Amino acid sequence: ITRRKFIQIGAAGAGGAAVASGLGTRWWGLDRDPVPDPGTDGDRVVASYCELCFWGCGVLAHVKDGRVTKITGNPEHPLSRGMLCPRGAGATGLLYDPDRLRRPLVRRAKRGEDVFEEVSWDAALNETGEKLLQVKARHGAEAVALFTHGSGGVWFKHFMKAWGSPNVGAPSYAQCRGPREAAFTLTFGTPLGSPEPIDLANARCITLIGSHLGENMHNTQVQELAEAIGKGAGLVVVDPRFSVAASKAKFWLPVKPGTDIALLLAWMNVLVAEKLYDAEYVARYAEGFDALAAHVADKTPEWAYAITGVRPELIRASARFIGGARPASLVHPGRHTVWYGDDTQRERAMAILAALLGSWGRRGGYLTASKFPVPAYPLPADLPHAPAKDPTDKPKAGGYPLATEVLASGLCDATKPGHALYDLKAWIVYGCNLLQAMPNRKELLDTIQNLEFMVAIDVLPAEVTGWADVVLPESTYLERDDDVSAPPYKRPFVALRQAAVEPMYDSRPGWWIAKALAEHVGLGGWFPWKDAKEYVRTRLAQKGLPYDELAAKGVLLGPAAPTCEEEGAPVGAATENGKIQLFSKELAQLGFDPLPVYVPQDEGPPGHFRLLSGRAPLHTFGRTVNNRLLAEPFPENEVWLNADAARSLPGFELRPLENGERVVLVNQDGIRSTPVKVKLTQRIRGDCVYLVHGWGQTARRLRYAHGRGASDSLLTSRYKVDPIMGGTGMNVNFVRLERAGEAA
Ligand code: MGD
Ligand code: SF4
Repeated sequence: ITRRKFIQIGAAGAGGAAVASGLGTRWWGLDRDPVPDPGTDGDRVVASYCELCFWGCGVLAHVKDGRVTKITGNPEHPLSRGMLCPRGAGATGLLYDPDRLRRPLVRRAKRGEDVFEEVSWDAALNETGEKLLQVKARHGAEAVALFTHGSGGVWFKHFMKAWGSPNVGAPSYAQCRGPREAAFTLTFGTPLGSPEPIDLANARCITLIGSHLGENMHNTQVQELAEAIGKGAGLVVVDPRFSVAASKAKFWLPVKPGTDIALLLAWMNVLVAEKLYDAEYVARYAEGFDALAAHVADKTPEWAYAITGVRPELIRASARFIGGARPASLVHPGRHTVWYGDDTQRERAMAILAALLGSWGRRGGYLTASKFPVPAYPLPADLPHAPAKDPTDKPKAGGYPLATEVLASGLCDATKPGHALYDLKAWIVYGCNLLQAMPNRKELLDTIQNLEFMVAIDVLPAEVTGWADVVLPESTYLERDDDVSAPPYKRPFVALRQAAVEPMYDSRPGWWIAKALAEHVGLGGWFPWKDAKEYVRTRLAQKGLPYDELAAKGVLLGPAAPTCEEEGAPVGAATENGKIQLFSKELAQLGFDPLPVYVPQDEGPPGHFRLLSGRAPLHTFGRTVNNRLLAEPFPENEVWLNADAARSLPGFELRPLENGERVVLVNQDGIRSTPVKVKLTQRIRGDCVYLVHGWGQTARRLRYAHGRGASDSLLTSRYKVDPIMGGTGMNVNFVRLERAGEAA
């Protein structure tokens, strides 16, 4: 595939409209057309699953003369259903990225100066092994932490098990979906995980609260959203920004940022007062209704209007629409949910609303997922027992009582000197660019400077690699075998990752790196497999599952199990007593509000706008911004600013800001962004600005992305920690604008 051809399809051609609008076009299969052919058929087609984001769609990689010529969606795979999002189709832009890490690197200057020497694998692994063993000898095994994101992380998690440290975390929890998982666990007894078990396709009403599907591309969800709209479903979108989804909505509620809980309570007020909730379902499956009804009795739309800025009649009309579609009325749970530090409570309000609508366990709502059972690899019985602490040990997660996973921010805290329980001294960073993922960069970099050792395993010279002591180049997903993917889903499946081409340069697959590192520290016995193929073959063989068929098709489907009440699945919650917890006794016992309460957020200084961030359809955070295929149609982010607000902007009276001009964003702590184009639009409220996350990269060796656009992470010097589960609410920063080149 040539870049021109890709762009033509991805941005300017038939798919261009889809990329731009994100929804409702043939690209997303309203009429189930296949994705237009983006390139040359190969001589050989290798089935695998995608790693350009964490959705895990099934792909078919076409290979000709040892090169991947195009990537298409695997029609058999339930997550891709024959279609890929533009990022998945553009994965060759990562494989053939000229800036890729080529050989192992060892730091040869002060940490952070980004000066490295290329060394052999043996030298790099010796250095890594030695430093880790020194840390273990001085401070114990638990002084080593792993940050991991992505499917290859499984090999390094296994390394940590062998090593004996439970300190394994991912920014995709405390910086992303953590509050949601805590809230759904409190309410229904189970977190949602990924992919979320929701039935968008059969919903008659879909409520998106700050969830911008269509810009946020989770392939299957976007396909199903388009399908639902095609069948006449109505959208209710709550967003301070007129998102792509809002442009397709029956109701757009431009809520004041930080006030969603008030809106949710007002919706519940209308549902209860007008008896639009599912009374029979609630009586049968839930408890705590009376307390909830009393709690929302005075939270009228008029009360919420003063807080949210959303007109009472709009709140009432949308509530009636949401209630009228029940139980196929899906309140989307969102994913990136760390906003204001009260996020578990907001997600609780969403979960309670879903329960009132009777949509948990019902068609068009939340489904029961099941998992394709693949046995674990049988490890020898005589392995040295690792002294790892119980991984559910809460304090290591930072002391937050309802954290359901380790907090990446908790690991950072535990690296600061004097932490009560752990004094982390070494980090293994696999597939995480912590500089973009974590709030308060100064605090993060100071923390990194406290480390005795840090090794980063990446495919690109991402920002975080510049701060490592050793950098290990992993092969991209198209060059490597991996473990299978078999997440719980409405149709159980197991998918295989297999190399389409040989690893380029001196890169190695994660399974090889983890095994070789284990051998260097005397833990080789924990990695008895010859390679990833043999590992998977052995796992499957224990149940007589056909490896060759899986390798040929890329995916095996398990028997379809009932997913909702209509198909015969029981509704129940997985809570202690099997009842949906509208009122949370658990929260009450811990001293938190048992029902969501609206608490006003701090306002910004005069002349400042609240900084909001989100996603773009062609990119996954910062991991795709150097991919030339994806970056050319979307080369940098822009700061969205309300056009009316721009006219009265202090400092711009004499020469008003024009669309496309470059500005510098300066946050409340004086932190300045790189110059970024301003997009003047009526599509955002006047009290906030919006950036797509992932730009403003400081890594010089990312020659394309370096210096393009602005980083919301850099401007996120403040965060508000969710006291329930420790998520870092990051929408609590404010910026003012300066014309680029005109410092105040
Ligand atoms: P990515 O940004 O995708 O994930 O943050 P991270 O977990 O850091 O960074 C992935 C890194 O993995 C990149 O350096 C990339 O080069 C590398 N990589 C890509 N493919 C591979 C591979 O196959 N192998 C290896 N070894 N490396 C690979 C995401 C996290 O950030 C999440 S999930 C969310 S939702 C949050 N979003 C967010 C936000 O919107 N704003 C702010 N301010 N912070 C955020 N933090 C969170
Ligand atoms: Fe790949 Fe797109 Fe699927 Fe993510 S949603 S796995 S990038 S095809």
